[in-house]
Amino acid sequence: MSLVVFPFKSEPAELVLANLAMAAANPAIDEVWAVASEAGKVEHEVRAASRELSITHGKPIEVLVQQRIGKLRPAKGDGMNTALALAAEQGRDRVHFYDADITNFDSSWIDGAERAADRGFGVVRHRFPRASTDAMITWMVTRPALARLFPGTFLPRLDQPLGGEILLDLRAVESLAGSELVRNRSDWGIDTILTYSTSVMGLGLYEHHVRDGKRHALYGSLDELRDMLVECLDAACSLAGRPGPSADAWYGNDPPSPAPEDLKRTVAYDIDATKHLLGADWSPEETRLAERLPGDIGARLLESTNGSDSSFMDADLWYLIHGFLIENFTLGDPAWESLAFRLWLTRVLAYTTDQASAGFDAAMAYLEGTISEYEKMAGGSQPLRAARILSAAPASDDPPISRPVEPP
Ligand SMILES: Nc1nc2c(ncn2[C@@H]2O[C@H](COP(=O)(O)OP(=O)(O)O)[C@@H](O)[C@H]2O)c(=O)[nH]1
Ligand SMILES: [Mg+2]
Repeated sequence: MSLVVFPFKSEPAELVLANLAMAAANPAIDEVWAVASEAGKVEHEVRAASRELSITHGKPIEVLVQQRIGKLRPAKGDGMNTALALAAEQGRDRVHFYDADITNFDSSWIDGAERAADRGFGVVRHRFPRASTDAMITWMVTRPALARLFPGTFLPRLDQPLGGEILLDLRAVESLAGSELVRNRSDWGIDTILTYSTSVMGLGLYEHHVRDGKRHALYGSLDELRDMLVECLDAACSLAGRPGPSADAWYGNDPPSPAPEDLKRTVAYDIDATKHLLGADWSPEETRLAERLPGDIGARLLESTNGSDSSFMDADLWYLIHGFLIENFTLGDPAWESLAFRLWLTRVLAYTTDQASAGFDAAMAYLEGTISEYEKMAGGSQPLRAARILSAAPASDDPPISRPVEPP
């Protein structure tokens, strides 16, 4: 039997409760936890209403407040690690994590992950279509880092390495709960670290596709993503030099499906408000750092104050800059954080203006193309010895899979 965990912070209590109820209603689930960032009003409301839900569904629904576990900013990582530690202690067979702000969560998420776990995969990741201007940290920071650091493995091919929707079996839970790398990562870097750590466990990893996409809170100006950007970048930097999954690691995925039409039209952030961010003042320390950037990029950045001239930051130049960041970025240093944020904004605006405007399908093909290119540049484009497993086939009749899986 399985446990479902929702970390939550500032979502409306009704949304968290609706998701708890959806999870509790699933026959595969025997317990549900919500892990609050802190005690307070929302936590209190969720706790009060969860008692009734628990009675309705005849299953325990627990509301926990996250513990201080890690070494970095206390945030989502502490929430997930709180649940991982307790789940390991209790020997939970399978643990699902879902973001609490999903507005279209339904039983197909849980069922899809359970099916893959029934077939022997120790780790299941959900993936889903996203707006072409969403996932800008994934596309510009995390996937390029995985391509650069682990070319030729399945890591760069993962659609959503920052996704918070995963299933872990007991072996994975125990291994993560015992990992210093994971426990220390208390901030937004947790998703990167979980993705990496689960990829090298040798337990098999499957990507389950959610056709309808994930509907959740989107953004105003990209300033809202500043902490997430610098923390995800730092987490990516921390993977340099570590061993990747083996070339014949057991990996499978559902084929992608066409994105829903409304998602193709969604603009995930406020472009005009974001352009203004490039006008932020430069400190003398940041100016000095910018002078270390390759070529004349520092000078161009200093001139670029309104986002209208960001096109110079194309995919090739970004590979260079991204490498510079992976080698040198220093979390907690205001000058580095400001410079990394400015560089990323410039890249995101360049892509938004020059590619995203060409329509969803072209934009997504372009983004995928950049990752393949980066992987090639890093020197590892050999085909994966992994199968494309069509889980569209009736799940209960799926044959057992022996490993390693040969390409079809
Ligand atoms: N327990 C806990 N949950 C958090 C914290 N920060 C974010 N979350 C949850 O993590 C999930 C993902 O956060 P969200 O802001 O939606 O990130 P995004 O989808 O990547 O933009 C949501 O369910 C948040 O409530 C935190 O400090 N503690
Ligand atoms: Mg969200």
